[in-house]
Amino acid sequence: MIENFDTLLSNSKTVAISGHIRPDGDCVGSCMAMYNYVATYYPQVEVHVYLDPIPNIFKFLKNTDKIEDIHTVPEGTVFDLYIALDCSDGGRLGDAFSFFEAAKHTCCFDHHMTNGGFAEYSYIIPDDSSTCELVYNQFGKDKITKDIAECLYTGIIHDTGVFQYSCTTEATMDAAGFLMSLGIDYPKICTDTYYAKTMIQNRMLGKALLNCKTFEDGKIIAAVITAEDMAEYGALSKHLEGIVQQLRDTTGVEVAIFLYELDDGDFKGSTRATGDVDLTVICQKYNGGGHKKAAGFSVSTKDPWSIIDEIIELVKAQFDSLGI
Ligand SMILES: [Mn+2]
Repeated sequence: MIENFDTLLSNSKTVAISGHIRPDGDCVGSCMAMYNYVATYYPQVEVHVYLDPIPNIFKFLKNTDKIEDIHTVPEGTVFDLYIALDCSDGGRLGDAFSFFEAAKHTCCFDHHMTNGGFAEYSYIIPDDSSTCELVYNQFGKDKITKDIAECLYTGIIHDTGVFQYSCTTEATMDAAGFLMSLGIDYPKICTDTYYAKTMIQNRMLGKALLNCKTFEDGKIIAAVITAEDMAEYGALSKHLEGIVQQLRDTTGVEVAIFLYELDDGDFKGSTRATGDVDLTVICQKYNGGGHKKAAGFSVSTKDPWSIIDEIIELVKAQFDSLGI
């Protein structure tokens, strides 16, 4: 916890809140939970939340209509307190970083292993499921309203894949259980923000699954979506989210590889592993990165399947050394 957090808030006239660029569920959830907390318990404070445009699925959260664009802040503005959420470093704040740096006091709540502590006061627990779980612990049960609970629950389910990832702990479930007890519509939050897919997303998923190929007795699976495929259905890159996970979830798969074409003819690659294959090593060969079981890269090529062939060779080498 940040012990003096409530003192910092009560001593501030102006408070700004931001999360990382291209906000996801945990980012939006933690920022809006923080905004609603400050607005509820510190009504004398002028509080602002600055985020990139958020996905429509999160707009039911209370006060998301108050989200402002950081570019509307006059240059030279100095906030009394700037709170960064779900950001592993200052760069992840995007254009908000200069205002963060200029603020009189700064706080950071985060759960990324790589966070080196760029704020004056930090609450960083890399083992926590989500920033929302950290914020839950910071606020304490007594201060969590139903509106705040909706924000925190949304963030927790998004960063845990609805409690399926290994980051989910007994403490995560206890927190989620308490949030449920406040009367939030948790089935609707899970369905509408996590499981629901648009028709375009479903068609692109169908296309990828129909055209995928398997290698090494089904241990490797790969699919490609071209710009032409996307144009056929009016799809954008955001409609392709989740495809690589669906490939990975195929029975018997150790490694899933998914490539899709960007507007400029380059390809974006995503990889997922179910076992011990280390994908960071593989994606680094294409100047990419990420986590051991989830990594990505961008590559310029006319022949995406030749890139997949190269990756398959790298995966096979790891299979050999791992005895897979
Ligand atoms: Mn997060």
